[in-house]
Amino acid sequence: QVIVPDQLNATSVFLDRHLVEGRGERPAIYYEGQTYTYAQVSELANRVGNALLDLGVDQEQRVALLLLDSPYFAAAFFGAIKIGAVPVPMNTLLRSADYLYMLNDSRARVLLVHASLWPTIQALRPQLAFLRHIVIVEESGTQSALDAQTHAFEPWIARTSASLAAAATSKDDSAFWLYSSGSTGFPKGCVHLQHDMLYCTEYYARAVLGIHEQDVTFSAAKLFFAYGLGNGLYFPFGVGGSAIHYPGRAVAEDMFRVIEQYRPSIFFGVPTLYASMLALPEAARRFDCSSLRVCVSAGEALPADLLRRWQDAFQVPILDGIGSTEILHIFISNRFDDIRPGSTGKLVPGYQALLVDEQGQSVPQGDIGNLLISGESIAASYWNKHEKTKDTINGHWISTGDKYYLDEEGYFWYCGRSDDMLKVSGQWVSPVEVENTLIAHPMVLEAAVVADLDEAQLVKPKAYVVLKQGIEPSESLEEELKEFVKGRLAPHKYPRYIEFRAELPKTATGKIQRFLLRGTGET
Ligand code: 3SK
Repeated sequence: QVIVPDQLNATSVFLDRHLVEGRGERPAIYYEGQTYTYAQVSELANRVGNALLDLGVDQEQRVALLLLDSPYFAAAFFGAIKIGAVPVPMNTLLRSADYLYMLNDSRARVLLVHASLWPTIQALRPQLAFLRHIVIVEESGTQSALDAQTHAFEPWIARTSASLAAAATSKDDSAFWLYSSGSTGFPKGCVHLQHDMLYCTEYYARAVLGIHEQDVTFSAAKLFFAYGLGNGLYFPFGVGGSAIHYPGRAVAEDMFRVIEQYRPSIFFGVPTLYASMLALPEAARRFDCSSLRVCVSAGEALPADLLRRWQDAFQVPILDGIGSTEILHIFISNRFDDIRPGSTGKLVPGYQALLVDEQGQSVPQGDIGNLLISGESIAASYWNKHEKTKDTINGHWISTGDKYYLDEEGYFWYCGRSDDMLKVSGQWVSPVEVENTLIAHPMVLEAAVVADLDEAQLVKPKAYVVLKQGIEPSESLEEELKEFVKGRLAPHKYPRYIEFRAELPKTATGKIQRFLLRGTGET
């Protein structure tokens, strides 16, 4: 039973509490060879909160974050929440059109952006209707403000006080948003409340992972993802543990290097990453993973064979689970003493599940149904998307968009998506977005994108392409189209396979029938 007081500011619970309870000198974050204590992160968060107040940020106003994993992210996130403002972490791997949309949709007043991403934002600036101030975060900390609305992080916080009283927010106030991708149209801002992180910490991190003060977490998934935010920030902070923040890309060899350097006890990855780590020659002999007590996988279903090979190689269990941005973290999971390879496991305590047919009626046990979940960490709504909210959240229940069946022993087995969305390397890919990009190529007439499986049985986008009249398919054109998409969309979205077709299957009304092109059973 999680007891949540009516008046609640999440920063008090996840950060400031540790100072009050004598853990101020405990390591909170390991970053680039340095250790940041809870007292240091708390002071940094206070300074950010005060600096935001100085810029005129009010309670409930959004503060967008386009930051790499670092203590700066932690301080900006908790500093904004502490003053009752609403941080909106954004994916650092997106393209400028996505930022334009999210910054205008959220009406963020202030953006904290890492220096490496500043040029992308600078080019958009005339189109950002609501943004008043930009703070550029650069570690060297030497630059000065560019103009009255563009600040450099170090001088911006240097002027401010290191102490700050938390705003008197209620448990049901907005705390932060996370953008979730959709099968069509634009991403949706999931409005998460002050109490949501508390529930995920208690339900999943404490009850399933048994996380404790001595744990050191390392998340390959970045903090701007719902998965990474729990793994690398509020789970360890929820118990006074430590997190490793790694600002670079999640590349197999680097993951091992970080594990050897900082010796985490819990590693969070996605199946594609586990496959590429295992594929390194003699990985188990070359890399020391003996600090790990458990690994976690989410983002897409973990193939049974991959799980077995990892456990054989490293003698550490992987707990596979499923979460969502809307529900904030994992709600079905395997357990230490109860791993069923290939299955997502059993319900996390605190959540309820229903499997229903298209009419919303419960399906008989063993039949495939649409998965509905209820639990206290579900987002309050999608910002500014009333119809979409009503389509997705019905009273206590949220429709996850996933198809599952439940076996007689209570294990959930993933059967694919209810819509055409694909999950690639733990991230959503909208087939429509990739198709629209392909169609923008001068030689492409039509395209359909579906899930295919690679040699490790992991989902990758495959495009069926119809070329314009007179254009001949060729291997070089195939490569050109892949590069064309790579140059325009986030890296995980480009089609790894392309097949040229004379025509695409369509309904009488001309809609592409993607399900006829899927060879894999996914999506
Ligand atoms: O993708 C997932 O499975 C996931 C897991 C935890 C938290 C959030 C998400 C989206």
